Amino acid sequence: MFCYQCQETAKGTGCTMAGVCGKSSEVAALQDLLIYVTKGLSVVTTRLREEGKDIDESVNHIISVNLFATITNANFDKDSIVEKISKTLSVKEELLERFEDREGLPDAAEWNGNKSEYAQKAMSKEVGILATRDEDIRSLRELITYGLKGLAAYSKHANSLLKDNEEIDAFLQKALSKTLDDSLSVDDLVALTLETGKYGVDGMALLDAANTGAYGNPEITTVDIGVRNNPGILISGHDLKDLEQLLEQTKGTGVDVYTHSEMLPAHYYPAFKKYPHFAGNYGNAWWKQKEEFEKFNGPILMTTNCIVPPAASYKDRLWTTGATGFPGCRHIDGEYGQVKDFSPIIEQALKCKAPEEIETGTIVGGFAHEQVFALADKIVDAVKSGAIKKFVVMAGCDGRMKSRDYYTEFATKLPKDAVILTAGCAKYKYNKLNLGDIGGIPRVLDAGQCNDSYSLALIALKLKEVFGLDDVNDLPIVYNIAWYEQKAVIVLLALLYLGVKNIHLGPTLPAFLSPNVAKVLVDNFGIAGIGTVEDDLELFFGES
Ligand code: FSO
Ligand code: SF4
Repeated sequence: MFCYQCQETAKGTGCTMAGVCGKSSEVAALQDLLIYVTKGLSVVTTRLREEGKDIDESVNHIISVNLFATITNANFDKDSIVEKISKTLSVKEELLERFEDREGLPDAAEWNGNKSEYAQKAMSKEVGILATRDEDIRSLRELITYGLKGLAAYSKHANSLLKDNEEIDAFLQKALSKTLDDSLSVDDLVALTLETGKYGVDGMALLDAANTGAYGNPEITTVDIGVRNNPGILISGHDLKDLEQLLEQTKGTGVDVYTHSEMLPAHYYPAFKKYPHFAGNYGNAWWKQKEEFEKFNGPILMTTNCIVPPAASYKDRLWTTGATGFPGCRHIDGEYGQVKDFSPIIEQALKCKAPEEIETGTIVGGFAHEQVFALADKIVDAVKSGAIKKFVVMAGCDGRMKSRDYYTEFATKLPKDAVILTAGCAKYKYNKLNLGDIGGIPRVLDAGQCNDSYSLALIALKLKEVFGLDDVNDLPIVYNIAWYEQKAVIVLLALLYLGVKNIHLGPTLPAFLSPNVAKVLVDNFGIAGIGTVEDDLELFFGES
């Protein structure tokens, strides 16, 4: 196997024996094949679109879910990946029938085989990251592919709320097909990378509209982090439709529902406040789940990544749905637009003890775009008076590496007139530190999930307008972003597309950036890594 798509990749260069994430080499190879045949299907859909033919929404959904299933920590289940390959091949065969002339298709689009041939094909020289020999072309192809995985994940959540955007799907598939095109130069691929960022903005806007259209605009909310005495179900991941259905189905059962990690921001939406059994948030970011899930005592539903391979002691309480999977854990299926049946999870919860308390207190969030716009006058006054000197965007992901303590220390040592804008699970590094407020404005403004980085971009654009600036980079905003997996890649590309410069990315730069591609990002966008907390405070604020 060779995989270097996430920040925790082995030795900072690539996982070759087994994934640091727990992915086996067998599953890694099958995921490579799934990506390969999905790219093949995308060549076919793209060519059919060029011939003026329509592509069914169901095909778009297959492609998005395939990409989503290969995101770090999403799906470890060999059978699930094999099924996805088979489905993709059969849909592709049907679509190939619609061509008048199928000359010149690449192997990825032509290849077909049965299940017994998948492993061999997966190991062949055409499939996998190292199939591209030139390291710069490979780097750009992977950067684009990872961005598209993030875009696909966000699209999938919007699709679950029955919001589709054919333009985004058509681009996603065209871009996937271009990663197989040997005629494209480094410059062509750099341009495609930026175009991917444009569709990243569109994808996050689609999901924002889907979420706020269904559940209202997030508002300032205090979330309990303690526990109650009833049995509970813990729901993790990013899918709000799954949460809605779980809350509906647990009504009046005596079972409470708690959020975990990236599901925390669900509390900020008005529509979920009507459920008295929506109890609070339990635990922290994804990587602490082993100890926290043990103590939760009840079932846990993973709606998306990030899954840590579970301990045997709670494995029978871990459930997956959507694009996720783990061998031996039960999976709840559901078609778009249909209600999933969560009753087996509720039945299990009723037999479990209430969660063990691991924390007490509250956290405050809900600072997505509309809520911040409502506070705009107050914020602008605070900036004009000098009470707020700078905003620091610290969005992105958390992770288990010790080097990420940097972010806690950085947040703690920030000048007291700096405000953190956050989104994604990165917030768990500092959202319980009680950093105080500036004239009633909390010093940590949590917009929501990683996809709500879109809100942070809208807030920046709004401030640019209010202050009458021509360039978003003239605002008193610095970017110190933490990344882990591929959704952070699409967020980064979206920010680059919006013209944001000088983003610091840590705790390490992606292994998939070749020296030349990294240089393009440094020279054109001022991308940089992180240094020591003291050096970076000096750099950003001129003090330490
Ligand atoms: Fe975190 Fe995981 Fe949202 Fe990611 S839970 S790391 S960027 O999946 O998606 O922020
Ligand atoms: Fe390694 Fe990350 Fe790939 Fe897992 S997703 S195999 S940890 S690079």
